[in-house]
Amino acid sequence: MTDAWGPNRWWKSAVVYQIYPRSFADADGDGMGDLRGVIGHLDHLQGLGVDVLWLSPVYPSPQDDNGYDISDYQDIDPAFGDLDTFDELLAATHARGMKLIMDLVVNHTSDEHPWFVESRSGPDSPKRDWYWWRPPRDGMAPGAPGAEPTNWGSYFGGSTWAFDDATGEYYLHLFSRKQPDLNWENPEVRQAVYAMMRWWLDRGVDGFRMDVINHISKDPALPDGELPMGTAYANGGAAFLNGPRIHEFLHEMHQEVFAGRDALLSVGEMPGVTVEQAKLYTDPDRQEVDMVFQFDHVSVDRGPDPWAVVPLRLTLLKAVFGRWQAGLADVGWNSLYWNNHDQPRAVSRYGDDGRYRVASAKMLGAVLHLHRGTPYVYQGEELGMTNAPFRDIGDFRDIEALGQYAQAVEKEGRSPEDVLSVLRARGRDNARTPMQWDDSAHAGFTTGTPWLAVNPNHKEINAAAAVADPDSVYHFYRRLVELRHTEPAVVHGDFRMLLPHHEQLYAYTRRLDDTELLVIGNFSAEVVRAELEDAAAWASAELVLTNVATPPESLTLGPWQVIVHRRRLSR
Ligand code: TEU
Repeated sequence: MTDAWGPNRWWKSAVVYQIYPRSFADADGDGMGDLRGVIGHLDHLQGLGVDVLWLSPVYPSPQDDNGYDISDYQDIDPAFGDLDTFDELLAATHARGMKLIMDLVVNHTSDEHPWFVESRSGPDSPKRDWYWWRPPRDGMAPGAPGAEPTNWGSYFGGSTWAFDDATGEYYLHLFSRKQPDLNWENPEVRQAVYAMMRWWLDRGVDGFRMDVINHISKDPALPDGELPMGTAYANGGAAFLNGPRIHEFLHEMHQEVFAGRDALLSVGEMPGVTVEQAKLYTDPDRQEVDMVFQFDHVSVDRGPDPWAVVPLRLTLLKAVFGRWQAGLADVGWNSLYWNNHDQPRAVSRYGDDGRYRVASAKMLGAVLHLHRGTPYVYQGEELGMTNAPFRDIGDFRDIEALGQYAQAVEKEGRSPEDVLSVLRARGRDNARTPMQWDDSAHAGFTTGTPWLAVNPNHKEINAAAAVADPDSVYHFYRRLVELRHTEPAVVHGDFRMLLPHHEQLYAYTRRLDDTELLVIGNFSAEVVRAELEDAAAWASAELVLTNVATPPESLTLGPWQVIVHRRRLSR
């Protein structure tokens, strides 16, 4: 996996596959996925050709946020297995020529982590300062309504502050109250985290995906945020998104953990990162992280009102991608993804999960993967898995859905039906229904009762059927992965957006030396002709990939069709 840019840039030609272990495969029949289940399905991943597996958290956890609340960083939750099983998985992954990266969740711990238990024990605890403890707002009684130290709202609904009766102080939690934020200002915290990271690398893991890593540096003044009308809490982001010492912390982490080790990968998950900041985070000379994982392209269907579904405007989506491609053209690197465990299923969101499910899933895959950046496939995406048919709030399990519903309906007086319609379209549980392996009961995910209901469409949409069908989404993704491995223009080519004002077609070229690729995806069910300047030359170029049985007629695209052409240019 070495390329012309040196062994430490191997991840530019790699494809990452994300496993959400809880929903991947259950080997012991308790209804929740586990490491033994992952080991049992490595052939599926190797068959797809992916290079890196990213494992969502498998550490001991009270599972308040499905493992993103960690109570011990150096062990495996018994529900998932143990360290021996982990070592077996790591060895089996390496034996198949793939790498494995861990999820690193160090903006916060669980409130059941011994560090926090100690910190909470009293104001004189040696670990008191490892978290953000603050007295009530000036002149207000501890615990009184509105006495929280700032007016910030948590990502999961409610205040970011939890009141601790025993000491009369509050602790900060940007996510759930069971996820207290670590205080990175304290050098002991940082050293403890670095030591833990080295321990995993010494064990043989190949790097980390770093959860909300651009949230770790907070402005210690903790200023109030602006409070929009009609909302119960303010967005405090100005004080903790890409905060004052973030670059210092990430560079220090690089020096303490990654320096001198080869062929690793560090991915910074960074909600609220801008292109300019991303360039700083991923400039190799600055030694911070290898690539960012940003959110602009999955925010285009969100408006100022969080409880309204905004239909996708393709021109906006293209403008966002175009900005990122141009901004990181010379320096820096981005992740490319439609799906993860926090996003609804792309084929339901940006494609057509009914009549054109297969075509639109393939089109979305091709349009995404052939950009500059490292593509991510989220479990089930390679099968064209869809959103789930959730009906009422009782069908949801996600702490975010439940918390936001409670705040919107009970505190802000929103109509339950409005809130539910957004959760059905956008809720994170859409991505978390069990992986659909076959058409048997519970899709072959478990022999027990799954922790979240399997999508009834598993009779038709499942891995066994997809692997057996050469025209499936799975085999199309396999070809996309192969194209990244074999065509240097996909990895290193210059990017040029075409037809930026077109509302149905997504078109661009990639050029490296004398090779040029043309990618056009039709984001509609209509037949659309691409009016390109050099149409005649392209019409006769080699057709590398398309998703319909009959090859297109000279740049005219059928419903949800995608075409990839390649030509050689004379210099
Ligand atoms: O998510 C970060 C994040 O920004 C989330 O708020 C996400 O964008 C949002 O939920 C989308 O609706 C990471 C993890 O990926 C997520 O699963 C965790 O819940 C969160 O951090 C806290 O660890």
